[in-house]
Amino acid sequence: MTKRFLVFFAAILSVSALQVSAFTIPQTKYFSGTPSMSGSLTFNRFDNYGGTLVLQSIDISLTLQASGGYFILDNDNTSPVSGTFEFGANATIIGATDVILKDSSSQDIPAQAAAYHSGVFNLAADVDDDTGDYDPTGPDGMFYNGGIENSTTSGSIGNAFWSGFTGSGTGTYNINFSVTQRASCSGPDYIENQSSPPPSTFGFVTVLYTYEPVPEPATIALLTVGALALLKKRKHSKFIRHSA
Ligand SMILES: [Ca+2]
Ligand SMILES: [Ca+2]
Repeated sequence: MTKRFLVFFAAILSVSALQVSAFTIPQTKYFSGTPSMSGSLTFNRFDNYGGTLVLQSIDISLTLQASGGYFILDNDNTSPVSGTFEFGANATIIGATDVILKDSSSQDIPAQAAAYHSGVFNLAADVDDDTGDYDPTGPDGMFYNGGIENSTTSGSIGNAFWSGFTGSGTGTYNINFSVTQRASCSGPDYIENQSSPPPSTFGFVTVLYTYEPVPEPATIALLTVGALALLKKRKHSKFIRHSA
C-alpha cells in the first residue's frame, strides 16, 4: 500500500508540475517607411507580481522586409567589367533606454537584419555614353528591379542583463532602431550606379518573456493533506476487511 501511495502521490505532483509549466508573454511592435529612417519602440517590463512569477528567459527578434526600388549599373570603363552587387535594406538596433541588449557572451543582440538581393553583373566596355547619365541599357548597363526580401535575427538576453527588464510593478523601456538602404557593387572605378527611390520597408521587433509561476506553499500542503487522508482511509478499510 505504501508503494502504491508513493506512486499515487508522485502522479499528483507530476500533474501539478505540468500545470505550472512555462508561460509566455509576447510583445510585437511594428515600423514601416522609407529608408533612411529611425525610431523608438516602447515595450512593457516583465511584472513579476511581487516575486510570484519567475522569469525563465527573454528572447528578442528583429524582422525586416524590403521591397521595390531599383538599382542601375553603367560601365564607363574602356574594358568589360564583372562583379557582384547588393540591393535592399538593413535594420539595426542602435540602442535602448533602461535596458541592456546583450546575450550571455556580452554580444549586442539582435544582430542587424539585412533584407537584400545579392547578384552578379557582367557589363561590356562602355558604349559611348556620357559620364553621369547612368544609362541602364545594355550591353554596358544593367537595370535591377527590387524584389521582396526578408530577414530575421534573434537572440536571448543574458541573465546578467535582466535587471532593466523585470521587477515588481509596471514600467516601460524603449528599443531604438534605424533602417538604411543597402546598395553597393564590387568592381573597378567608373561603374556608375544609381538607386532610387529607396525601397519601402516594413518590420517589427518582438520581445518574448518566458516565465513560471512559483507554486504556492498552501497548494503543496493541500495536496499532501489530501494524499495522507486517502492513505489513512485505505488503511482503515484494510483493517475492517481483516476484522470481518
Ligand atoms: Ca556606359
Ligand atoms: Ca554613363
